Amino acid sequence: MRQGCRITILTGAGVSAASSIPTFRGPGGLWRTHRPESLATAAAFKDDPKLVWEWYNWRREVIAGAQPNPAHAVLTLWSRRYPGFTLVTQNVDGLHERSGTANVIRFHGSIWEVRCWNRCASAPPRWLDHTVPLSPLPPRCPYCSGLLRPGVVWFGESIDPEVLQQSLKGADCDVFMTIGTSSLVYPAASLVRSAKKQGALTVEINVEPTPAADVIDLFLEGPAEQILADIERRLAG
Ligand code: BJW
Ligand code: ZN
Repeated sequence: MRQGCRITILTGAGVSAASSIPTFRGPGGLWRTHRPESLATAAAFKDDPKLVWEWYNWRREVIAGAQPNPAHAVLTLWSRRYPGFTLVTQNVDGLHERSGTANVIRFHGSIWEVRCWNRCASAPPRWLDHTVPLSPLPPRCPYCSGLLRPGVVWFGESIDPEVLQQSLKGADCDVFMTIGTSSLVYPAASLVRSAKKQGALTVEINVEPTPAADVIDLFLEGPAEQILADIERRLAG
C-alpha cells in the first residue's frame, strides 16, 4: 500500500456492525419473523407495501441514531491519501458518506432516497427524504398520490448501468479489499473476481471466511473496525 497504489474497497453490512446496525444474515438479521431476503423484493412490496415500509422505517430509525465507526474512519483517511481510491458499498445506510469518505459508489442505492412506485411523469426519478419516522405508512407520492418506494435495489432488479460500469472500472486496481460482506449477493460478489483476473492483490477482512475464499490472496480474520485500525497504525508507524 505504497503511495500511488490504486486501492478499491467493497464493503458490506459487516462494516456497519460496530455502529450497531444489524447485518442481513447475522444475529439480529431477522425483523419480526421475516427474513430480509423475503422483504427486499418488488413482489413483497406489491403484496404488502405497508409491511415492507415498516421494515425500512425501523431501519431508518436505527441508522439515524447510529454513528460511523473506526472502520469508516480509516477508509475515509485512505480515500484522501490514495489518488485512485474507489469505495463501492453495498450498504444503503450512508455511513461512509457521513464519515466523509470520498469517491463512494452506492451499489444498492440509498435508504434515504425515495422513488415513485408508478414512475409517474411529474416526479423526478428519485429524491432525498430524511424524515424519521415516516408517517403515515406507506408514504405517498406528492406528484400522483400513488405509492412511494425506497430508492434501493431489490433482488431481481438491475444495478444502475452507470454504477455497475464505474464499479467494474474500480475493479481494475492494484489492491482490492472485500470487507464485511458475505459475498453471496451478485453482481457485487463478482467484483473481487474481476479484480483478481486483472491482476490485483485481493484481500478479505471478515469475522469468518466467505465463498470469495478461492480468489483471495490474503484473508484477515476479525472485525473490520479493529483490523482496519491496525493496518492504519502499521502504515502510519
Ligand atoms: C463482519 C463484522 C465485522 C459481521 N467485521 N465483518 C449470480 C448467481 C446467483 C444469483 C444471482 C447471480 N446474479 C444475480 C443473481 C440474483 C441475485 C442474487 O445475488 N442472488 C443470490 C443471493 C443467490 N441478485 C440480484 O437480484 C441483483 N440484481 C441483479 O443481478 O440484476 C440482474 C438480474 C435481474 C433480474 C433477474 C436476475 C438478474 C440485485 C441484488 C440486490 C440486493 N439487495 C439487497 C437489499 C438492498 C436494500 C436494503 O438494504 O434493504 O442488498 S439484499 C442485501 O444483501 C443488501 C446487501 O447489500 C446485500 C449483501 O449483504 P452483505 O452486505 O453481504 O450482508 P450480510 O449480512 O449477508 O453479511 C455480513 C458479513 O459481514 C458476513 O460475512 C459477516 O461474517 C461479516 N461481519 N460483523 C467484519 N465487525
Ligand atoms: Zn408519482
